[in-house]
Amino acid sequence: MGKSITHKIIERHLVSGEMIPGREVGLRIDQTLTQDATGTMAWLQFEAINIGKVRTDLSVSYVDHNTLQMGFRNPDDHRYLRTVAAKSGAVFSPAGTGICHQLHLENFAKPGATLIGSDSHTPTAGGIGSMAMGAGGLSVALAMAGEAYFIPMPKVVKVNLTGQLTGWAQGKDVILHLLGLLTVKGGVGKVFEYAGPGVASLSVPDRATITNMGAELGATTSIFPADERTRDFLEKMGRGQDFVELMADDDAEYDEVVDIDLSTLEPLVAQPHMPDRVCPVRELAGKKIDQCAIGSCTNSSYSDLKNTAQILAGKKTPPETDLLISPGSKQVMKMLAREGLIEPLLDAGARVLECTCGPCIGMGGSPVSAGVSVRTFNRNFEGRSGTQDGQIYLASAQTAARLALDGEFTDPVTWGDAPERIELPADVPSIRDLFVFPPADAGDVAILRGPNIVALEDFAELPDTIEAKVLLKVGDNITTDHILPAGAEITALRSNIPAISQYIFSRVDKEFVARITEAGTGVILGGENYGQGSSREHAALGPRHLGVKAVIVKSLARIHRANLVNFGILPLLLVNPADYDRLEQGTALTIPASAMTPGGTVDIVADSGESIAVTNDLTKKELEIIQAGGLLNAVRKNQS
Ligand code: MIC
Ligand code: SF4
Repeated sequence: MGKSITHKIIERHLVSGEMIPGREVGLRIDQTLTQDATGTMAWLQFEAINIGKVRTDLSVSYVDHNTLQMGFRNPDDHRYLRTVAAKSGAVFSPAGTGICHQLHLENFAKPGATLIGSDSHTPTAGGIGSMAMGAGGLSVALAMAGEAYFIPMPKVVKVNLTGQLTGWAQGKDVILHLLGLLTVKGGVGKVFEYAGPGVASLSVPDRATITNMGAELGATTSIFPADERTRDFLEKMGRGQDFVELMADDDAEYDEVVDIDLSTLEPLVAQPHMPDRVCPVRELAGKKIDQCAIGSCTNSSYSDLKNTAQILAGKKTPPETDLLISPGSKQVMKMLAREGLIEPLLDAGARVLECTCGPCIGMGGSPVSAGVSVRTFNRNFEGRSGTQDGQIYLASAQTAARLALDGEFTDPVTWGDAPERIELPADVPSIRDLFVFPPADAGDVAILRGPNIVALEDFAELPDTIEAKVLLKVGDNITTDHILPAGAEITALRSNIPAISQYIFSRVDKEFVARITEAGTGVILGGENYGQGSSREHAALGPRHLGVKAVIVKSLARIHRANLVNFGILPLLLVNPADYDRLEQGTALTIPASAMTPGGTVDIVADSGESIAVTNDLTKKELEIIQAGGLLNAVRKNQS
């Protein structure tokens, strides 16, 4: 039987396990990426492993999330990342060069390579056929140390594309359509592999938008074939040598198939506060818009912004509608500047921001109170914009640019001719010199730290019996933004776990930190898809620092589950989801931790005397990691 692209890449990188869906496989990792918000922890962990130089083909440390430099913390982090990269043999991308995923796609990603990044949107590189996955910082640190990356073998979903996009429909509408169909938990444990005659009609930026936002499905990753369009993209980026053709076999086997006829798609939008609350733009006609923001790792490419400039040219946004534009990289910015495409943006009233994540992670650009903001980003979780009651809608760059002119949602039938589909110019300007490549001899390099960079904490082993109260009960689809909010103030503390822990669940329940600090230990009760969204391991490290010993949930998101294991928190699954209603905040529990076996069931006993059955989907190794108090302890134990 023929093989999918996913199977081909996994097979070539398999170091342990069997390729049976659900079973653990260990993969050799060719490339890694880190970014500043998760990177300081990842690099501190890499230092703690103490192996000197990175053992991957390529590791890149990007600075793109927090570049505000309000006070010493943030620039100190950047300096630490620059010096630790030089010392360890990694490439460094300075603040303002661009957003990690856009830069990695343009400059480093390779078809057929494995890539893990300490950021959930690492699958962007799947747009050119990399097997690219988001991971916790510690998993990335271990991959940099040459260790395998372990995942449950995913199911492979063939997304069979036919037809081609017409009118104003874009790559963004393909993934919004899929999100509407499958929901934010529809992709857990799966790889979405794009195939069919429609693939050839999609540009690389469209493909990268689609694989980027596959993260919102909860997918392990998403991947496109590497075909003639990929070759053209890489050649224009001056990287023709990195191209290898990568196709599924004609008779490839898949676990599931989803069909999408591209020609039926129309401009879509995800409504507040979940990326799967999708409807056609036309259904919202008449709703006033306070802000549009174009950018983020999802839609900040040259083609997105050239279209934006074309749509805005000679027109002006109304004074009530703020328009923010953040290009994905300096390469994009240079191409726009060269073609005279910055001027139409400025003249239309747009504010052109630095090439960073910016408003996507609440680094400025928050909307007005209860403001409607149409963003080309990938997440519209409540409060993420920095305005707690902000109403965030997600759409393509072309849709957002058009709506910015109207100042309200309008029906696309009134929009006139759709913008052309953009190809890259033949002579794309390089920005390669802006990256800092590591010196051959790093002997003299000193790693510079600031006072905000707090050393890693040692965690104790898991006790045999956990006696703790449920200190917080939350519902379904709790995101890591709920657990640890983003934004300028809190993100500046990413290198300081004791300080950042004070913000755990702060936007959900202001008393949580005080409650657990007083109790010393506790358990969180959650619903379905707990921990969806970002890869930030601080959403596990912070709770662990505060004393959370276990989370009891109906189901878990992939990366957060791995982060819980990495930091020694027990992820327990309710055998009977209805038992969720029998547990309340304040219920005292006795959890027989030492009686747990991989996949086994144990009874936890509540103070009322009732028992509640919980299970787990942990492997033997994962259980041992948790019992050791986390992965670093387990690695050290094995080394000694
Ligand atoms: C996000 O989009 O939520 C982030 C910020 O990029 C995170 C990483 C982080 O929290 O630093 C992600 O997606 O993993
Ligand atoms: Fe940055 Fe937003 Fe992309 Fe996360 S989703 S990497 S914050 S641009």
